[in-house]
Amino acid sequence: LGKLQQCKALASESSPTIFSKIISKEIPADILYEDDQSLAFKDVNPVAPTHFLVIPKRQIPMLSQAKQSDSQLLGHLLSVAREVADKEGLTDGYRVVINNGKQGCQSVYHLHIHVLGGRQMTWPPG
Ligand code: DGP
Repeated sequence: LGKLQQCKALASESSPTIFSKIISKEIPADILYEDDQSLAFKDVNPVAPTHFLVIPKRQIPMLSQAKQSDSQLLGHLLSVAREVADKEGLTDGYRVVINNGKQGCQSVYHLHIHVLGGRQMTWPPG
């Protein structure tokens, strides 16, 4: 087992995050997919051979702050996750994770879906 990640809550739960700068291309990222509502890019700190994030371009800080009116967008993000997982060749399965808030171990307060693949996962997660 690798080194376990420490989970800390950030103070900035509503201000723009580093992901806003990735969306605006102010800072580089390895982008795998983009459309008018969403962006998928490789995680800078991968915990699996394939590890990418799918984010909405509009900043929703966390899943628990999404509204009923965000349902279409949330569904779209899952569709993008599936499409990119397919493109990345994850034919033997993969894991989809949303960390929400402090106990969910969220560190960047711009909603994101983790897609992890390329190795056997275990259950339960830590
Ligand atoms: P979470 O703990 O669920 O909030 O995950 C945040 C993820 O974002 C974490 O796996 C590392 C990744 N990340 C943080 N900063 C950057 C960045 O500047 N670029 C990229 N590509 N990923 C980042």
